[in-house]
Amino acid sequence: MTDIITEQATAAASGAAATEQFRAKQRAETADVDTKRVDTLVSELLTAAHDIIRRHKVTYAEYDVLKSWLIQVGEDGEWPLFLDVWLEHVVEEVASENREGSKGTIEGPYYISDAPQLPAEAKLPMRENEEGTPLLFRGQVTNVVGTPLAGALVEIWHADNDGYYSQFAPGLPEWNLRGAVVADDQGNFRIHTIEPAPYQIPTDGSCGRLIAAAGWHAWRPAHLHLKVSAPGHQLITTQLYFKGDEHVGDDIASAVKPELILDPGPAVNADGREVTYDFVLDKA
Ligand code: MBD
Ligand code: FE
Repeated sequence: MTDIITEQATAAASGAAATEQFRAKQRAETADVDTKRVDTLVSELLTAAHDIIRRHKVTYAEYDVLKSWLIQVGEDGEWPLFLDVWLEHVVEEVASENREGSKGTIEGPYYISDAPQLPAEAKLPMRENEEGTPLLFRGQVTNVVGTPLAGALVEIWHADNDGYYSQFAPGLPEWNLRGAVVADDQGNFRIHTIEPAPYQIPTDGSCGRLIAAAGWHAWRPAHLHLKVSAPGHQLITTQLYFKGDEHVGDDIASAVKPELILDPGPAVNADGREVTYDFVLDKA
């Protein structure tokens, strides 16, 4: 992992790390997509593109810009970023259509499995003087009828106060602000961390070039990423946001849902803020 991280937080370095991380996952190899399905999906995608070209009379100059941009996306390793920012939210919407429990949202490109396991009350791995407002994030994991799920696993990862993720930007300890918290016998957890900063997707690569060319902005609201799981239950991949964040209404990745916005209050007997959020898991 570390060998591909260069000195600077560049689009190409985080793109390469995200590509390597994706390749290491099982999910990429498991889909069994038959010929008929590939035919249908790819044909319809191409037909939609043909219609756009005709409707807008796309020129050869524009076609060449597209070709050079697509080549750059590959060279930058930004396919994971591009797909997770602009397509994943609809895949997640379809995947969670019939779920009763807590809302999920997109995973994004920066999850790493097998983070250090931590007890039900734990401080996430962080630097000695980690910048940012201290945050106590606590809650309970239950099933859909409210029965506590003892020993549920709450995996959490988030950016630091500068908007950087460990293992995708240089100079951060390997597991900074990442952990796998094991809930207690009542499904409760108490995670001590810091509030992440709003996150700007890399602006110096192909995705940044697209954003600038289209006159968009590159921001995601500050967010905590989570995967919550328990034996016999469906894993939830989600994110939680913060009320008042100027980007909750215009996330570049379209991944905010009203149920996912936290409103922390002042911490009791401690610095910073605290908030309670409970997770409800569907049966597998
Ligand atoms: C992120 O941190 C993120 O969560 C998504 C979805 C895309 C890019 C960076
Ligand atoms: Fe993120």
